[in-house]
Order: sequence, then structure tokens, then C-alpha cells
Amino acid sequence: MFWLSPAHAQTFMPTAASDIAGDVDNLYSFLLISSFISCVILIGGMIYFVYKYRRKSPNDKTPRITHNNFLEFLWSFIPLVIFMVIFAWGWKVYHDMRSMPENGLEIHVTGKQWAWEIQYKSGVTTSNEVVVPIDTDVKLIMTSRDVLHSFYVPSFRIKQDVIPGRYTTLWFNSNKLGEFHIFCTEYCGTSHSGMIGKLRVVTREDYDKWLEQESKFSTLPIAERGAKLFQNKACASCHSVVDSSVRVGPALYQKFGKQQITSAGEVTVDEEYLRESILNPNAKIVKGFNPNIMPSFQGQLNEAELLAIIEYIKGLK
Ligand code: HEC
Ligand SMILES: [Cu+2]
Repeated sequence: MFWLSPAHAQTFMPTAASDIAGDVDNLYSFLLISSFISCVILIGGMIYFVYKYRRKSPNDKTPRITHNNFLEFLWSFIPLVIFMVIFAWGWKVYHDMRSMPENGLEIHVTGKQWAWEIQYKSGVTTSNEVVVPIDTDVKLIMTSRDVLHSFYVPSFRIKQDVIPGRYTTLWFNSNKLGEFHIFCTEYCGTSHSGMIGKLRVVTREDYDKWLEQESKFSTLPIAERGAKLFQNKACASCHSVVDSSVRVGPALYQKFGKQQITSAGEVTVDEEYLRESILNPNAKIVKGFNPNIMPSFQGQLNEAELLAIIEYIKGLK
């Protein structure tokens, strides 16, 4: 509806970036406007009658009117029609939203505390970043590695629970280039609010280029691969690499070779310590931090990947 999502201005609704989003907004606007009109008629009428039929003298008598068939029919029938319209309309939009496309581009999404892992059929994986071509049916097949999460893209007006041990699906077809938020909308623990991703809608050519670039990843120099992995495994959401600021975890900037005070005494930050910190974070807790915040990456990184990340951390100078 024009005043909810004008072409150029950002209003109180997030940018609508798919046809479904437009449908949802229209229905929502209808609800809002019809509720507003009903409210004005109802409350306005009430105030008007209170005034008009106020008691004017001590002898005022209330006329004895029991009912009025015609009026009663009207105030039942008109709302009924409106409600049926809302029902049918809502059903139609929901049906469109939940009918998965047959030949859509399929992308796998795994929620985990506290990041989204994305897997493309070509083998490309990303974290907290979904890249899709414009005007294409995209189907997300989703699951969770730990607890309930919920995948939500406000600009597409779509949301779906992500459940451990089960696949759930979601689809969209974006008609707008740009970058949109992905939120987790199911409280899932300490860093739930940081479980934020971005969904980039790009042209078909850019998409192919991006996919190709991502697949070249394995031929990158080792530290650069580590940098990528650091992003992809969402280490970056908890560790700063450009300054000494503390996020959920300690900064890793200029850490290598320094002394670190941990629960197991003072240690030197060397390769072995980094390895242990990644695979078994609770072995030595950095002073000032709590155990069980950093997830163990045991089984999630192979030796080559571990090495790449360690090389990357060594190079943070
Ligand atoms: C959910 C937040 C979180 C994520 C994700 C996370 N970490 Fe941590 N990390 C922490 C916290 C908190 C600590 C401090 C407590 C401890 O020592 O276990 C820590 C400690 C560390 C340390 C020791 C740092 C020091 O100053 O001695 C290293 C190294 C490290 N993490 C590397 C990584 C790498 C590499 C990844 C990604 C593969 C990663 N972390 C992912 C939260 C996180
Ligand atoms: Cu979550």
C-alpha cells in the first residue's frame, strides 16, 4: 500500500523486496485501515450517542425499544462479510507463502548457536551470508544443530522455525537488488541478538561470479583461507581482529607470541595454545571470561582448516 511502502522513503515497515511482501503489506494495510474505520464508527458513535441522548431533565424517560431486526442484521452481516474477506485473503497469501516452488534454487541453511551456516549445492559454504540472484525462486531447506532458531527476513515478510532433527522450508523470490537483514527470532541463548546475517540479492551475472569466486577458495594462500574461515565459522562475531576491543570473547589482534593469563596460569600464545583454544575452549579460560561461551570446533574444522585459521591469527599484527 502506497503509504506503507512508498517507492523511495523508508517508512515504519522494512523495505518490501518480494511480491509476497507486497501481498502481506496490502493485507496488513487493509486490516489496519478497516480497524481504524471501525474504531472511529464505534467509539465516535458511542460518544455521539452519549451526548445526544444524555439525560436532560430529571423526568427524562428512556423509550422502550427492545430490538431492531434490520439494524441487527446489518451489524452482523457487514462484519461477517469483512471477516470472510480477511479470511479468504489471508488464506490466499499464506498459501502462496507456503507453496514451495518446484524448480527453485535450493540452498541449505543450518542454524547453530549463534550463526547461520549456508551451503550451496556447488559446495560453497558461507556463514551469515546468503547470496541469491534476483527474480529467482529460492527454496531454503533448513535445520538446526542445537536448539530452536527461527529464520526471519523482514524485507521478504517470511519467517520459519529452524528445528534440530528436522527439515523445515521457506521460499522467496526477490524483486529488488540490495542487502537485507536476516534475524533469528527465537530466543536461543546468550548471543541470540547477535545471530544476524545478511541476504544479498544480486544480478544473475554477479551471482555466477560470486559462486565461482567462492569455489576458488581452496586455492587461496593459507592465511587468506584462514581469514575466510574465520568469517565463515563466525569466529568474527565473537573476536575482534582489528583492535583490542572485547566482544563476546577476547580480541585476537596482536595476540600471537604474547603472554596470556588463563585459568591454568600464564601461558604463551603459540600454535599449540591456539589449537587447544579452538578445539577445547574450556581447557584454559582466558582471565575475565566465562567457560562454555565459545563452542568447541572439534569435528567442525579439519586439520587443514585449523592450520589456516592459526596462520591467520598469527598474522594479525
Ligand atoms: C560464541 C562466541 C565465540 C565464538 C563463535 C568463537 N569464540 Fe573463541 N572465545 C570465546 C570466548 C568467550 C573466549 C574466552 C574464553 C575461553 O578462553 O574459552 C574465547 C577464546 C578464544 C581463544 C583464546 C584467546 C586468548 O586470548 O587466549 C582463541 C584463540 C579463540 N577463542 C579462537 C576462536 C576461533 C578461531 C573461533 C572460530 C573457529 C572462535 N574462537 C569462535 C568466544 C567465541
Ligand atoms: Cu538463534
